[in-house]
Amino acid sequence: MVTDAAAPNGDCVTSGAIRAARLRFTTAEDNVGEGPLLLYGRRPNQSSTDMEVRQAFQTGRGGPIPGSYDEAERATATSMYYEPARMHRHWHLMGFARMQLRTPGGETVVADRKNGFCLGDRYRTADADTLPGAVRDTASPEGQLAQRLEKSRCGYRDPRATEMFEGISVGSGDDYRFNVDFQWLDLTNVPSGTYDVVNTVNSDRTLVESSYDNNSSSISISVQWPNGAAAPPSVITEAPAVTLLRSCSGRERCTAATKVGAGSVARQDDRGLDQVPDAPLTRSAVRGRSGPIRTPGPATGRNGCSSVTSALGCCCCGNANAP
Ligand SMILES: [Ca+2]
Ligand SMILES: [Zn+2]
Repeated sequence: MVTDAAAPNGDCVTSGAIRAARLRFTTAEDNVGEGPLLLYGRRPNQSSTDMEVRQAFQTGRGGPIPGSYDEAERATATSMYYEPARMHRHWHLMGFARMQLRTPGGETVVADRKNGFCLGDRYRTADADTLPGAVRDTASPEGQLAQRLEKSRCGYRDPRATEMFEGISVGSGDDYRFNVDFQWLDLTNVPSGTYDVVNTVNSDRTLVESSYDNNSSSISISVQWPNGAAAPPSVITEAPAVTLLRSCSGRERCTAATKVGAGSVARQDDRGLDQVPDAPLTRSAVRGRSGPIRTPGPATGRNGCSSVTSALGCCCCGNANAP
């Protein structure tokens, strides 16, 4: 719960003038495609705030990879901008992933605030060894790129940059922990009930991929306001109880036909990710096209600001450093 409903992050409070209750959770995106996801940004000069973005493609495994905006093949509808907020101070790619709270029928109840991303190779995916396109040779073009993407901080403290690159290698993923700015959905006006939390990557398909069938993952949760209330109170004094019912990697719908009682909380690792897909991921075999990304899951209900699953404690989001 926070006292400033507009704050991108906001200190968690349990008393005082509470203005909003937020569900915080970790999300992640993996590249399980045929080639690296690689995006170059450029602006004509420092007086333009936004960079235009092109997508670059590797020509076959081990083949050359475009090294600049000029060499990148394809214009996109997205952009990059410099985010000066203290927890960022780097260049953000806009609209890469979206988070929504939906009814079991698929109707969106709450959408996230429009948000930006600093993509990079932040971890190796659990199934990297089984991916044909995963980086294995550090001397290869994709191996060289991976070394840059591991270190990339998206132009940290470089608001004057006129060129930028972001991306994710095959077999790597990029995650956003629950304590990052805007990494929440607002529950303030959400009635008690069962909902899906859905994380979708590349929802407008502005990036070319080999498969668009694996771009959403979801969890099913129950939201219950105190004292069995069906609706949120006009003045919030206590967070709703949020219980994780089910985790559905690679799927857009999750709410189970059979409800699970409170307390049946799925096991979660520290990052809150469900890394093992429940269903096989569909991948096309388009060689030489960058194919990336799936969402391995909005993480399981790990949160800071709503009082959630008993296993996780409540109201502890703090202001840890964020990517
Ligand atoms: Ca995909
Ligand atoms: Zn950032």
